[in-house]
Amino acid sequence: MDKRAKRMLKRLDSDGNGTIELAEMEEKQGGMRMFDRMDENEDGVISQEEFDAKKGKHHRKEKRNSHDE
Ligand SMILES: [Ca+2]
Ligand SMILES: [Ca+2]
Repeated sequence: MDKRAKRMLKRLDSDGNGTIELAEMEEKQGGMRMFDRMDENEDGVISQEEFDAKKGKHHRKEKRNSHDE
C-alpha cells in the first residue's frame, strides 16, 4: 500500500481501527456510494486490501451499465 493510500485511509478511518466502516464513510460527501463500490465482499467493512485495490479506480465516470473491463 502506498503512502498516499495509507494517509487517505487514516483520514477516513476515524476510529482508527484500520478498516473503514459504513458509518465512517457516511459522514463524507458521496461516501455511501463510494463505500458500496469499495466494499467488494459486502461485509460492511472496507479492509485495507479492498481500499488498496480500489483506490485510483474511482476516477471513472459513474455509469452503472458499463461492462468494459
Ligand atoms: Ca474504522
Ligand atoms: Ca469488505
